[in-house]
Amino acid sequence: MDHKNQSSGSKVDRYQHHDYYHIDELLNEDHLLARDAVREWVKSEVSPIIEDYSERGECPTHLFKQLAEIGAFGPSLPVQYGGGGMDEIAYGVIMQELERGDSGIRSMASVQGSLVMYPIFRFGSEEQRLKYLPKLGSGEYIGCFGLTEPDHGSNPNGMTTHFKDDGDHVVLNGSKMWITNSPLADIAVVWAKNPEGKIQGLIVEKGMPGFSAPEIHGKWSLRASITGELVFEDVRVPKSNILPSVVGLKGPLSCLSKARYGIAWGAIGAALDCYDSALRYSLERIQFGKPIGQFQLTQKKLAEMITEITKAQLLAWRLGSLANGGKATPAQISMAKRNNVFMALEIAREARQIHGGMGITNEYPCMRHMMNLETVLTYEGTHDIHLLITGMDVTGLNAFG
Ligand code: TGC
Ligand code: FAD
Repeated sequence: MDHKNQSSGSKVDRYQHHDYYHIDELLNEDHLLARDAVREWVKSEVSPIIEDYSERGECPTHLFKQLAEIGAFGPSLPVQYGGGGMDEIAYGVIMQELERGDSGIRSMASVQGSLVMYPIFRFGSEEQRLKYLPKLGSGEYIGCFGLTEPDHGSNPNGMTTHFKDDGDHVVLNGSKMWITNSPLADIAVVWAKNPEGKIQGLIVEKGMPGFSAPEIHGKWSLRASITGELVFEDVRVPKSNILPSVVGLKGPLSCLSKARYGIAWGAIGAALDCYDSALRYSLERIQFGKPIGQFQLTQKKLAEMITEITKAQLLAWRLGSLANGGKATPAQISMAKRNNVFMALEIAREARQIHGGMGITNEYPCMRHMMNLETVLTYEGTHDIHLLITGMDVTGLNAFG
C-alpha cells in the first residue's frame, strides 16, 4: 500500500458514522442536529490541524470563539446565562463529537462549560452570573477551574490554599497545579479554605496583583490543550467575587459530576475514531495476499471494539436519560466515566496494533488518542478513585478515610 497516497496527507477526515445498535433511534431531532453540526465542524476545523498542533504542543486558541459559536460551552445551561438551553443528552453527544476530534478540544469545552460557567450559574449571585456568564458563553472570556494542588490531587479536601478576611476583600494565598487553560484564562474559579477551614469558591481575575498562571511544559498527553499552575501571593479578591451559595467540598464535586458526565460521552468519540480508522485500514492493508481484516485475529479485535463501544453508548444514553430526569447519582456518573474512558484507551491500543508500524505515526489518530486518554483516565478523578466510589456506593463502606 502507498501510505503517502492513502494517508490523510492534507488531513482529510474520512470518518464514517458507526451505530451498531441503532442508538440514533433513541435520540431526538435536536440531539441529531447538534451532533451532526458539531461533527461537520470537527471535520472542517479540527481534523485538518489537530495532528500538527498536537505535535507542536500548541493549543489552537482560535477555536475558542468557534466552540462558542457551535454551542459547545454549557449546552445544557439556560440560554439567558450564556448556555445552549438543551438537555443532558444533547450535551453528551456534543462532547462525544468534540472528543472524536481530540480530547484536548473536548477539554476546552468541558472546562469552560461545566467547570467555570456551571459553578457561577449554580452557586453564583445574580450579579456574578450577569457579569461573567454571557462573556464566557460567547468565548470572549476564557475560564479555568482550580481545585488540584501540588500535594492534594485525589484528596482535594486536604487543600492548603486559603484566604483571610480583609474588610471588603479577602487575601488569597496558595497554589493550584495541572489547571487546564490557566495560562490563557481571563478568570479562574478557585476553591480555597475560608478562615474557618471550610472550602469556598472565588472568582479570581487575570491581572489581580499577586496572581500568576505559569504554563506546565513537557506533557506527552493532551498536547493540544494548554495546562498550567495558579499561584496566589497575597491576592486581594473582592468579597463580591466569592460564590455565595455553597460551602464545602460538595461545591467543586458537583461541578466535577457535570464534567465527568460529559467525559463519559466524550470518550466514546475517541474510541469511535480509533475504531473507524482501524476498520478502514484493515480493509485496505494487504498482507499474505489478503486484507488484514480477513484474518480472524483482526476480526476479533474489531468485533470486541464495536461490542465495547456499543455497551458504552448504551451506558451513556441511559445515564443521560437519568440526568434529564435529575436522577443521575454521582456514583452512577463515576461508573460511566471510569468504564468508558478505560474502554476508549483499550480500543486506542488495539486500533494502534491493527495499523502496525503506521499506527505510531501522525498519519493516523490512534496514538494521539491513546496518549490523550492517559490524561482522561487520570483527571476528573482517577480510574481507581472512581472504582472506590462505586465500591463505597455498593458496600456503604468508605475506603478513603
Ligand atoms: P466526601 O465526604 O465523600 O464528600 C464531601 C461532600 O461532597 C458530596 N459529594 C458530591 N457532590 C456532588 N457530586 C459528587 N461527585 C460528589 N461526591 C461527593 C458529598 O455528599 C459530601 O456532601 P456533604 O453535604 O455531606 O458535605 O468527600 P471526601 O473528602 O471523602 O472525597 C471523596 C472523593 C475521594 C470521592 C473525592 O475527593 C474525589 O472525587 N476525588 C477526586 C478528585 C478529582 O476528581 N479531582 C478533579 C480535579 S478537576 C479536573 O481534573 C479537571 S480536568 C478538566 C479538563 O481538562 O477536562
Ligand atoms: P494522586 O492523587 O497523587 O494519585 C496518584 C495515584 O495514587 C493514582 O493512581 C491514584 O489513583 C492513586 N491513589 C490516590 N489515592 C488513592 C486511594 N485512596 N486509594 C487507591 N489509590 C489511590 N485539576 C484541576 O483542578 N483543574 C483542571 O483543570 C485540571 N486539569 C488537568 C489537566 C491535565 C492534563 C492533568 C494531567 C490533570 C488535570 N487536573 C486538573 C488534575 C487532575 O484532576 C489530577 O491529576 C487527578 O485528580 C489526580 O491527582 P494527582 O495527579 O495529584 O494524583
